Amino acid sequence: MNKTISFQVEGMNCNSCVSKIENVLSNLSKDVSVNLEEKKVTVSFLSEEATPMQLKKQIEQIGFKISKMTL
Ligand code: 9UX
Repeated sequence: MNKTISFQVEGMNCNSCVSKIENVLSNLSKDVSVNLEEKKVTVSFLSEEATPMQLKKQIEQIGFKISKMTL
């Protein structure tokens, strides 16, 4: 089943940040879109392949803080 989640990512301030985040999430999803202005990362994923917690952890593990998560 396909699901979509959005994260509000504090500290995502430049295109290099965006690349790092896209890179770690690419292991769990083929469909990641980032709005740098809004500091918002939206991920579509298969529930068979990833969980919201796994996605959140990937972003946190490279040093970003998530202030909001919207299923
Ligand atoms: Mo940009 Mo991000 O100078 O961790 S790399 S703010």
